[in-house]
Amino acid sequence: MRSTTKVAVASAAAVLMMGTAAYAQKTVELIKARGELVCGVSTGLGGFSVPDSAGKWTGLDVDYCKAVAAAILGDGNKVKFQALTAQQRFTALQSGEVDMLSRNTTWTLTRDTALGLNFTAVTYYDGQGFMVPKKLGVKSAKELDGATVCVQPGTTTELNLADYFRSNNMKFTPVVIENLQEVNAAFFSGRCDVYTTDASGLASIRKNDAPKGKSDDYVILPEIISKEPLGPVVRHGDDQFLDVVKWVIFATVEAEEYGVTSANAAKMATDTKNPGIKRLLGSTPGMGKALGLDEAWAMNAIKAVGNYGEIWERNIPALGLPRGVNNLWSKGGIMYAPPVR
Ligand SMILES: N[C@@H](CCC(=O)N[C@@H](CS)C(=O)NCC(=O)O)C(=O)O
Repeated sequence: MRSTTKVAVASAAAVLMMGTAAYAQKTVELIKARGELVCGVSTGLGGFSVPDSAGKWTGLDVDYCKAVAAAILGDGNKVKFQALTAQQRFTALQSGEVDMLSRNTTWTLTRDTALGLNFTAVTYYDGQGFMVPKKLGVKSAKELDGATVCVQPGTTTELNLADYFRSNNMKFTPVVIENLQEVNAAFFSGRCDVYTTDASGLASIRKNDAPKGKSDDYVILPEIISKEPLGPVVRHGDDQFLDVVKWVIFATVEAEEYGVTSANAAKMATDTKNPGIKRLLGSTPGMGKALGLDEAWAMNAIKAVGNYGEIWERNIPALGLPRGVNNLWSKGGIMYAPPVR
């Protein structure tokens, strides 16, 4: 009798603990109750996430925050953007300060496991590069022995930099600065010979942050020294929210494959005979229910920000970057969404 009671008490406690954990991890419910998504973005990287003078954020990473808000709340404007340095971003997500990160963050094994986080899907396949002042006459990264290199801490950039120089038997002096404006200022004032980060970041910083009219004084070297698959991140322990963010990303890619755009989505939903498009847009119900969302989840996301190609065109070509591997798999790239069914 006694031991039965003990077992009963123990299992009640276990249920209670599980209940608490489950409650604490219901991010979708939390976002609905709050009426907005809190999205962690970078402090200001043109093309990815940057605020204008009125505090309005734009960029590819910003668009994925909006898409998730639209899928959950029916309104892509219901987002609070939280600017985070590379160093701050994982703690902010782990502690619940933000619901998700959409912040040029590279998917790696340790981040996806030991940090207690889950990567969702890749929104931009990138790689690390080097930028130097043209006047140095450097043509290849292999000529950088002895260089002073500007880099931000808490990044894969810092680690790859050390690997690359070591494996090429070269020496370097790192200038490690957390604040983006400060590291940019250090590089453009000549405190470092080299700036290293994701190639997309280099293109953005060269275009948007070089002293006025001086972008052409800087060159990006041809070597890409790493793989940097960038995409949104959520916390471990909430499968539904992981699924939601992941499938919102896939929905934008699938929409591009089908030619569904922000402009034609509503009309497509009623006019199309394509069963895949009907499932995606909710005119055949089921996908929304499976995610625990309204059947208009993908429709709302696409209406808010468009398909992947539209998101790309709005944000990236201005940086002078080609679509490259980020093209659809059917057009020579590696952007591929599993089927929405
Ligand atoms: N993808 C790399 C680098 C990400 C990163 O934070 N890059 C810097 C340099 S482009 C950045 O975005 N800084 C923006 C900021 O600090 O707000 C990573 O995940 O570690």
